[in-house]
Amino acid sequence: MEVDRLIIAVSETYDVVVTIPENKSYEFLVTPEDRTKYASLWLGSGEKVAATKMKRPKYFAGMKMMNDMMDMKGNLIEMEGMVMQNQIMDMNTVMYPEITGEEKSKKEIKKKAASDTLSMQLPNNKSMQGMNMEAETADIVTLNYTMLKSPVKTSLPKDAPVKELKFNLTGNMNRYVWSLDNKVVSESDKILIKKGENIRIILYNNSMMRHPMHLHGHDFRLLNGQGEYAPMKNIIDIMPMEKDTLEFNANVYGDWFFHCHILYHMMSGMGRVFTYENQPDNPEIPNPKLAQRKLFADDRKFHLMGRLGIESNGSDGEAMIANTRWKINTLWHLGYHDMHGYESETMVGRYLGRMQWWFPYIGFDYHYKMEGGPKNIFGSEENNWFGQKSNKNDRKTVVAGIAYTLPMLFVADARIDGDGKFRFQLGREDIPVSSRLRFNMMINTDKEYMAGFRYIATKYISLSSHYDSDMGLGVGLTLTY
Ligand SMILES: [Cu+2]
Repeated sequence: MEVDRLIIAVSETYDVVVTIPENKSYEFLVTPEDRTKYASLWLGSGEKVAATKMKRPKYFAGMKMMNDMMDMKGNLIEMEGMVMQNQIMDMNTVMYPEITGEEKSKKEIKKKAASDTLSMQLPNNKSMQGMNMEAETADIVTLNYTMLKSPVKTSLPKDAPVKELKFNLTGNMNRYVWSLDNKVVSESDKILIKKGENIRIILYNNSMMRHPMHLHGHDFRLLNGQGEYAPMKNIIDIMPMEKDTLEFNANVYGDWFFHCHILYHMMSGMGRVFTYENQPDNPEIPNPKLAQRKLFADDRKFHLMGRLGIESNGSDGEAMIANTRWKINTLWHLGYHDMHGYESETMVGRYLGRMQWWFPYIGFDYHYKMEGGPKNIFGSEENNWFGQKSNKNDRKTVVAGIAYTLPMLFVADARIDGDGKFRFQLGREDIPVSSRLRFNMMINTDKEYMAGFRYIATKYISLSSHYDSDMGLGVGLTLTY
C-alpha cells in the first residue's frame, strides 16, 4: 500500500519502504498519538523537506462524543437513523484537527460523526481513522486495516470444525480497571480449544479506549473485506465501539496468552489464556500451578493512592489502597489554629457490576468538633436534615453504606451509623475547569459542605484553597500521589 502515514499500535509491526527523490532530504516524523512530543529522522541528503507538524488532537471533543453516545451501562445509544449493527464509532473522527478543521461547532462535528458512521458499514466492519481522512483530505493518505491484503490466499482449512468465541472488551476509565466480559485473567478459566479446529473470535470494544489485542503462538486472519486474501496479523488495534472478527487454525500446542498489549491494561487483567485439549506437558513450564499463580498475581495487586492538603485552616487528606474490586479508604480532617475539631472516616468496600457504579462498604467514623468555627449557612447544626439529632460533633461509631456514581461522576453516598443516624452525601472531585484547574465540592445532610479549587503545578504538587463548613477558609498546598 502507498500511504503518507500510518498509526502503529503498541507492539504492532510494519515493514515500511521509503523512496527519497534525488538530492532531497525528507523528514520521517514520529509522534505519540497525543502529539505532545516527536522524533524525526532525516532520510537522504540534499535540500531539506520538512514534514508537516501535526496539531494537537481535540481530545475532549472526542471524549465528549463517546460520552454522548453511551448510556450509563456503557452501551451504545442508538441514534436516530443510525443502523447500529457492525457499526464503527470512531472518536478519532472528531479528534483530529486535520479532519474536522479548526473551529467547527459541536453540532456539526456530531452530525459528521453520525454520517460517517452510516457511510462506513463495510462487509466486515473494519475501518480506521484513515477512511475519514482520505475522504476529507485527499492529499494525506493514512493506512487503515481495510487496505491490508495478503499477497497469497490465507483461507483456513475448509472442513475443520469451527469454534466461535465472543468477547466484550470492558473496563472502567475512572478506576482504570480493564477486563474481558467484566472478568480479569485471575477470575476466568483457560479457554479450551482442540487441535485442528478453526477458532473464530468476535471482539466488541465496549470501552472508550483503543486496545491492541495480541495473540501469542498464532497469526490470525483479520476479516477486513479482502475475502480469501485477508491479511495475517497477531495484533488488532480495535477502536472504541468497534466490532472485529478474526480467525485462526489451532495448530500449535501450548498455553497461549491473548491480551491487550498496552501493558498496564494487561497487568490489570485484560486477557485470557488459550490452551489445547489433551496436550503434552510443556518442558519449559515444570510447575504449571506456580506459573498460573504468578500470572494471576498481576491483576490481584493493590495500588496505593494518597492526597494530603496542608492549608492555613487545617489539614485534610485521604489514603486508599485498591485493586480491581476492593478498596480500603481513609480520610481525615484536622483543624488547627483555634482547633475547630478533627474527624476521620475509614471504610472498606467492594465495587459491583461491569461499570462499577455501586460501592457498598462498612467502616468506622470518628468526629469531634469544638465550639466556634465558621457559622453554618444552613443554620443550627443541632438537627440534621432528617430531623434526627445530629451526632456529628462527637461521634465514634461504625457505619455501613452504599455509594453510587451518578452521571458526570457525582458520587451519591447513603449510610447509616451505629447510633441509627442516616446521612446522605453528594460530592464530586476533580471537575476540570481548565487543563490545570480542578474544582471539588461536597454537601451532606449533616449540614456539612465543602468547595475548593486545586491548581496543578506539578504531577505531585498543587496550590489549593477550599472552604469547609467546619474549618472555614484555607489556602495552601495539596500533595497527590
Ligand atoms: Cu487495552
